[in-house]
Amino acid sequence: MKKMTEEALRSALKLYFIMGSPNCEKSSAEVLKEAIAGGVSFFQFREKGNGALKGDQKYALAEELQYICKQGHVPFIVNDDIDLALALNADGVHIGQDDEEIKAVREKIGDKILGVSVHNIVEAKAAVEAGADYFGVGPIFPTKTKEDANPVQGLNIIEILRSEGFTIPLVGIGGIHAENAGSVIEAGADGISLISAISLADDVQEAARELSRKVTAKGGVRLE
Ligand code: TZP
Ligand code: IFP
Ligand code: MG
Repeated sequence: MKKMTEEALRSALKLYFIMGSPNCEKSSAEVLKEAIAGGVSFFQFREKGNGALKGDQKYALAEELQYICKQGHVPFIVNDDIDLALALNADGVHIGQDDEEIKAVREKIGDKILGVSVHNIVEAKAAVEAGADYFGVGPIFPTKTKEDANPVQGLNIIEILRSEGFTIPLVGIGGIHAENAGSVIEAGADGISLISAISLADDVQEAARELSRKVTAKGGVRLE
């Protein structure tokens, strides 16, 4: 994929779906196809937690999901695993505060998209200086999906980052679903990022479509 401008990235982050096989009750490939058909605009492969695939199996699934993203014109981001991202020539990587040094990751991946999880102003400043392209901020609401999640932050953290002058593309994450999605955008996020509200939905495509309606509108963001 050609390097995205910051505004193209901001817009692509509107509905950011994250998932790996432990987050799905049926085939991950099927879930991703339905999610993209419903309007998911960004995807992160995050193969973590109970029963997560490793080695060749992880690689094969990543390759399959990347192909689905290519067909749907959706950027494909890899969580944590920089070597996998490089081997697949993924569109980018997402790292947390416990992963490799942000600057070292930037050097390894060149101009691929670099997302960083940030929880406060100090981390945000350091991430921008080290070359982050976007922030993942959360958990905004309580979540059952990530066992080692940081304490719930609430919408406040998004408002604080914006009022401190951070204009970088930013998504909220953690416990987001159709009923609270609008509030995340209203707080100043460019998009919402979620796992279970899509991956575990009875109707994945319809769940993605409903979420997409909450965060997309002609002529700007609809606040509802
Ligand atoms: N990082 C912070 S919360 C979270 C991650 C990966 C899990 C989000 O999952 P869900 O199901 O959307 O709450
Ligand atoms: N934020 C994000 C993202 N992804 C993660 N895996 C995470 C926090 C822990 F949504 F991509 F920004
Ligand atoms: Mg990580």
